[in-house]
Amino acid sequence: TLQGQPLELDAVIAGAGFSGIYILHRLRDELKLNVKILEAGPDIGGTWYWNTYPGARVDCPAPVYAFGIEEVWKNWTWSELYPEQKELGAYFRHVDDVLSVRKDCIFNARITAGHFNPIDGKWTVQTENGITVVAKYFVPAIGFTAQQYVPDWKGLEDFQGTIHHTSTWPQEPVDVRGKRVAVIGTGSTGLQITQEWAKDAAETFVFQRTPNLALPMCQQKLDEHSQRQMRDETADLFDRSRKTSGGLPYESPARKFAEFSPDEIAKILEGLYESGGFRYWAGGYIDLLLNPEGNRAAYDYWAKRTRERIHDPVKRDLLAPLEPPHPFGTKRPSLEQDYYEQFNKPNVHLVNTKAYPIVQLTPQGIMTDDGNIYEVDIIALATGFDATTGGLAKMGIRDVNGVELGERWRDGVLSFQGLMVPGFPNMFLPYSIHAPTPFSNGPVGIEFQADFIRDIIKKIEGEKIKFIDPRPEAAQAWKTEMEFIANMTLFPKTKSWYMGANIPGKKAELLYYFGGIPRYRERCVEAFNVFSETFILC
Ligand code: NA7
Repeated sequence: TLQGQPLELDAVIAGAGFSGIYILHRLRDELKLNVKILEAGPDIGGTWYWNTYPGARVDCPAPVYAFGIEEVWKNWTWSELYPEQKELGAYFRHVDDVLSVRKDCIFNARITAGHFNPIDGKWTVQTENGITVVAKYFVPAIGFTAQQYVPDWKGLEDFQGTIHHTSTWPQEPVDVRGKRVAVIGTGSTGLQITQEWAKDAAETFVFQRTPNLALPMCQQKLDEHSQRQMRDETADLFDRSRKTSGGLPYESPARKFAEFSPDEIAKILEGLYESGGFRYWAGGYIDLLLNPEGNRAAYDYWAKRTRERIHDPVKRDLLAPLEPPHPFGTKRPSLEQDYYEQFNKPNVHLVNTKAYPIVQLTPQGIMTDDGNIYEVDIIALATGFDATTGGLAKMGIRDVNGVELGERWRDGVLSFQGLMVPGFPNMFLPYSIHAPTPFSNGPVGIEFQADFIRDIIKKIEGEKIKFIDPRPEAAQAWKTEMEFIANMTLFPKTKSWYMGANIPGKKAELLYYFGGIPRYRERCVEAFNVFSETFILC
């Protein structure tokens, strides 16, 4: 059995989502290494396996929210421009048919310990259920949603109805017809659930602390004709996406806000808003996320359009206030279909938890600071994630001196270009901290990282290097560069999970790279070209 002798491999990957599968493919099929994925869940799909909450769908468009590998996309058709979670499940089954993923996955294997031995240059990784793997390379590919966040409200255990965090939603549907339901949180997840539940439940209570500056999705059902057209354009769409900052096939703006007249700005904003998706966030001018005035113009136009859709003046001021709650786009906007219209129904209520925070749960419902108790039957905790670092800190990964990764990062995250951490040799982190993901279309962002990791490993193998460890100076330089870029933007002004600022007690700091995919790629190539200046080689 797997619980007996340690399993000896070339590389061990944690997680069978997009990034784990990409890396498996690159290392196993291209470098011919002996590789396995340890997956905590019972199937592939990563975040798309776990997030089965009602209304879950992707908000990056088909066909580029997918593997850019031709053998995979050439025989796959999407039914909608923004597919739902179930369709992504079917897609992962297709990926398995083409790339044979499952045969190299060990499921229900949650990693609880990992350490590197510099003597033999190998990682030993252990799982909760007693599996031990020894491998030269270790690739925690766990994404940013591996650790859910639930506020420590009193009474959570006492609530007598049904309550689930959205990322551990039961696989079978929860029927809300005739029920009173509550959605806590209005990020992408809370918004998607609200859009579904408000159509079926008897009463819906949405607990909002910060409004989501949500953009129209402009969802499209794809008929045979548009599917054929999409397939013909797929190679080109991927190509274009790889060249943009956010990994989406939208034209990058070339001019600044100040170079346009107010009339031109109004036209640009209208055009982007009407065409839907993240085009509005990608911006009609290059300095949307840099220039407060240009940002405010985008906010005001968004607020005007959104306010027109909400009848009740109190709800209108809460959902789309005249004064921006934060600079537009510095928290991740979501894509909505008819979110705002739900609030025009008399049985859909908005609870302002900025004014009256939730203080506790009671057996019957949710109590806010003004003493109100909202009695409900079902609660969705759409309160988000201890993004990226929270999941990594839970894996028991230790550096060469035995210090845990979470401990090492307690006073600040340090990494070499978001891919390696000094003191953790031969450990690679795709789709992790300090990289353009998740502030970009994930699969496109990961593809390049997977290629880069493959190239590094190919070099290590080719030159018979035992292990590499990024130089602390290289990591420090990356931090300085990341901060320099972020400080030109409006992002640091907003408390968001991008800034590690959504979890009480977590160190607020820049967690991701805002320089975009093309610049990130260039920096990786440059670092590779001066390999021994970047890494300590053993
Ligand atoms: P998010 O975007 O982190 O949203 C979490 C929401 O929960 C957000 O509205 C929070 O309000 C709210 N929240 C968190 N704690 C509380 C407390 N204590 N009281 C009231 N409200 C609270 O998570 P999602 O799951 O929606 O999305 C995560 C990403 O996954 C998403 O961006 C996609 O990329 C996929 P706040 O804004 O902090 O005031």
